[in-house]
Amino acid sequence: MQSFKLLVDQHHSFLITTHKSPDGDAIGSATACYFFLKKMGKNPMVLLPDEPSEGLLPFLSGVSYKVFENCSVNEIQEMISMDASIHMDYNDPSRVGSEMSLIFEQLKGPSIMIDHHPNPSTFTDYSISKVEASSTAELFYEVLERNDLSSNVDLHCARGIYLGILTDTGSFRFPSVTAFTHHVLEKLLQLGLDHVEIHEAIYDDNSLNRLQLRGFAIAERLEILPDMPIGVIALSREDLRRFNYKKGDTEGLVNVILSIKGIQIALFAIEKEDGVKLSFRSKGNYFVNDFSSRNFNGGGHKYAAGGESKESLDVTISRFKSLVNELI
Ligand SMILES: [Mn+2]
Repeated sequence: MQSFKLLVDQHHSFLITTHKSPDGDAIGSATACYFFLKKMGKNPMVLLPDEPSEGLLPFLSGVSYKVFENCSVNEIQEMISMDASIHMDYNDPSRVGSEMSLIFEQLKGPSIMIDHHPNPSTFTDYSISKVEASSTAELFYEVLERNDLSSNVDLHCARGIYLGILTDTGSFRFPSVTAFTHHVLEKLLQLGLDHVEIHEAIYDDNSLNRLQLRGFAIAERLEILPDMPIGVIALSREDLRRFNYKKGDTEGLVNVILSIKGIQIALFAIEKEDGVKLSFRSKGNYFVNDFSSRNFNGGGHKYAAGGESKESLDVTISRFKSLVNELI
């Protein structure tokens, strides 16, 4: 934890990165770190592998950030030349995509990872890894507090931390939530944080198309496997076109499956141009990360993991069904 303070004390310009398809914790922890460094009089810059979903854009307001996909060679050169770099909410360079992962061979200054995913690989000079942390945002606050730096958390920084905790804990309900999680929330609210505004921005942000796509997914595409605590939603590209799909429209749908009484394992599958993207969720004694890494080139947490398949949607779902005995 002390390595973070040393890094901050000894350097001025900082590159902050997070993972591909950034979620609330990725954006939350990266922006919290950005505003913290600003408050310290430093010169930070956030680099995202790809565009975040529209719903997360308000949280990037006031943040100096670039999207790797849209960067020129010069811009990338400038960023890898910054004094030091901080890599948040991911545990392996592959999580930023193969092209952006090349920056790790070229970074000029020392690097640090701050993350809560299991089995981190060694790709930075320093790592702060805590699998029990509910979110990277919560872990970031712990790092600040343990280094006596939490007085530099202003309202902008607090907003990022709250966003990360909120979205990675399913609104403070997952088993990962601890007394410390609520301690952090207490500190953020004491600063005068408008938490209602954040909940509304995240949860009351539906477009008609999105809501109808979700209704369709539940009514027409949800399948409960016979005599098993398993539910699956699979959406084809045709389904997505019909509802004018935009990135983020299906976020959280996998948790809707898990909300069905008796369902303990949920799979959400979505057909993309380059293959099928999978989201697994589970409860109780069912764990999805190893299953996904063995069979679907994925990984993540015990109860929440991602995966992918280069096969068609139908073949992917059939293969999943043929493998479910491994899960139960
Ligand atoms: Mn996270």
